[in-house]
Amino acid sequence: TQPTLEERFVGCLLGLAVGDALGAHFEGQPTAFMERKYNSARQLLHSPPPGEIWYTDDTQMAIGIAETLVRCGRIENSVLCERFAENYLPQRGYGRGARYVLEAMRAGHDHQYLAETLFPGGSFGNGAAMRVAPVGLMFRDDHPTVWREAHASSLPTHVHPLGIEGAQVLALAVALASTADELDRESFFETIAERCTADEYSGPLRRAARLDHVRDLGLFGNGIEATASVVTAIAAFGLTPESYGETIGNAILLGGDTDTIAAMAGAISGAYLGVGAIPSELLAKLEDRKQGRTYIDQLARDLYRAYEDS
Ligand code: F2R
Ligand code: MG
Ligand code: MG
Ligand code: MG
Repeated sequence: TQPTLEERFVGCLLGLAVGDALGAHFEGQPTAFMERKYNSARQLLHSPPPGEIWYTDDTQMAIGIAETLVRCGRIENSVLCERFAENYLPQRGYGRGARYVLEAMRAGHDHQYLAETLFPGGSFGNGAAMRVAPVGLMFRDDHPTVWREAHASSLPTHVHPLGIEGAQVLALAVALASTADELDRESFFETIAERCTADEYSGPLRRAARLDHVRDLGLFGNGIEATASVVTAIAAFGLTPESYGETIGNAILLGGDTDTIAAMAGAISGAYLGVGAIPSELLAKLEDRKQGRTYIDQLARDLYRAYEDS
């Protein structure tokens, strides 16, 4: 049976958090290490690290975006910055530039100037894409609005065109996944590719539509740059749309930026399959204090209510 739309909202946000938290155990590991340790996604899923799993900056910032949408119905820059700053916990493992920007935000300094000057042309890290999934849910019926609001949600930290477009691409993938009853892979990838302005995204997206073996997933990259991770995450979903576990497992087996690629892939997969598709043993391991599992579940339901009322 098809998941309800509310289950898809919850699946998206918890799918993001579980992918992030499981992937975080392996962030920065070389591909060869992962291949030596595990034979398959299934093996990784069946022998997860013991104890609780803790999410990182990816989920923490996605929470800030969802809270902003629940409160404002759209991306309101001042509210988004307030949520990012208030939720900021340095121990969640933020990117180098993101840390400076968020600490300036907290201190009431000119954080936008930093976001524009810390890196030449601004950051093209995957930090805008890793957190954008709630935008895809909220504006799922209207692709131009997904594109515009994803842009707005990037600006506090990522002004580089490739950092922004990575977020737009990921948000649209979530929007489409949350709408599809049976994924038409060709049109899923083509719908995203044709909205892109950068060949760095449209080319790999069209190649990902034809991907037929997990061994080629790594060709799309496993790095911290948006261009080396956003299409990888979407491709991981496209390979195994029927399985949340295999989707995040395959993303993590690549090594590199495992928390982020699994967070993005997990958000898309959860939006497509609904929360019921997340293995319950994994969900039960997700941290549950303060803004943990219960909070994220409720936040997703509040976002669904805000979407229904819009
Ligand atoms: N930061 C991490 N992981 C490493 C540390 C955590 C680890 N567990 C540990 O401590 O051992 N992960 C998180 O960061 C990524 C998202 O980063 P974001 O928000 O995009 O940050 P930033 O700093 O803006 O960009 C990341 C790096 O990319 C390079 N870069 C970006 N723009 C550049 C440009 N225009 N020119 C040159 N380089 C550029 C820089 O090295 C940035 O620091 C996620 O993985 C998240 O999980
Ligand atoms: Mg992270
Ligand atoms: Mg990461
Ligand atoms: Mg309505």
